[in-house]
Amino acid sequence: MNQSEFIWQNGEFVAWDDAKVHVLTHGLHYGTGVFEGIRCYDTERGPAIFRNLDHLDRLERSAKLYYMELPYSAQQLRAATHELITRNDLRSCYIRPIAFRGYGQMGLNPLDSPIDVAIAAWEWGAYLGEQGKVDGVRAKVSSWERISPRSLIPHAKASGQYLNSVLAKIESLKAGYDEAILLDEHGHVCEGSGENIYVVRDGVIITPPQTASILDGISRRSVLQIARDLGYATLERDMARAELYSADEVFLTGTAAELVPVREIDDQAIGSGKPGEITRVLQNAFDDALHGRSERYREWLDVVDVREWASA
Ligand code: PPE
Repeated sequence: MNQSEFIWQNGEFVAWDDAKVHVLTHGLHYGTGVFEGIRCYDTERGPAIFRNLDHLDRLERSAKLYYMELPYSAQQLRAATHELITRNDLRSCYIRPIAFRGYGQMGLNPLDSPIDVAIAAWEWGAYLGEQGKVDGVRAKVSSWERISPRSLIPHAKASGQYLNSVLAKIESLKAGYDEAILLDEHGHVCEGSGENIYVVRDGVIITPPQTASILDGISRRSVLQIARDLGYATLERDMARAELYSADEVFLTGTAAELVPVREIDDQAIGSGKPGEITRVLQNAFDDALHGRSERYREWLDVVDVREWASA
């Protein structure tokens, strides 16, 4: 990976190689951590973090769901991130804040373990490949069911929960696909291993609702708003597996992936087998919003004042 100079760890800036944890860290053994994935873009106004406070708000909510009280406020984490980007001299990067139960006690009761917080930022290219963004990716419906709200908390972005995504991802890669699509126990479509999913049919954009076992994606909220602003009909409702194969278009969204067309699922071509027209329009509009080229969505950008932090 593209290393940067510093990582922020528990209130201090440490050299990348010095950001370490003990092997008996609670979160390492039991997955007791929550995290975020955020992107910063090189815009005309400087490095700008996309919906930073919305991500930090989700981090706090994920923490609460696992009985963790973060020792830093969203504003403190925001300031730390701005300073980190400045110190690392980054223009566009991926940002990974993580809060986890640290070293102290072993055993399943985490309540006496400290809560460690770190933020890393580094340059990270196209998650599903540059070609994937252009030509679309090939996906496989996973044999692994998406985690159920009866066992875990699909709405939390918690470390341990990602074992589910990891199994699905490995299965899809070993079978020669780029990405996995997970269904729930009723066979309803949930999401990709790290992205929300949408089908387009007869001009309507359909995506599973927030009550499905999905992460409440921030890219999802943004793309749905952009779609409505552009005058498209959107529908949030349960989705049957068959709707994937008979869709005119399918695409995925996520912070790391951004907006990626899906051109084939389980060896069935989607539409013409090429990225669809509505997918293209939304991909371009979302890209404009991310990169600060869109006046309308300016308020989504948290611009890093490099001069302010350089003098801090
Ligand atoms: N579902 C899942 C399971 C998920 O992990 C993500 C983000 C999304 C949906 C989309 O959410 P949002 O980024 O808020 O639009 N996945 C993150 C982790 C990727 C990783 O490999 O790590 C991300 O995109 O940053």
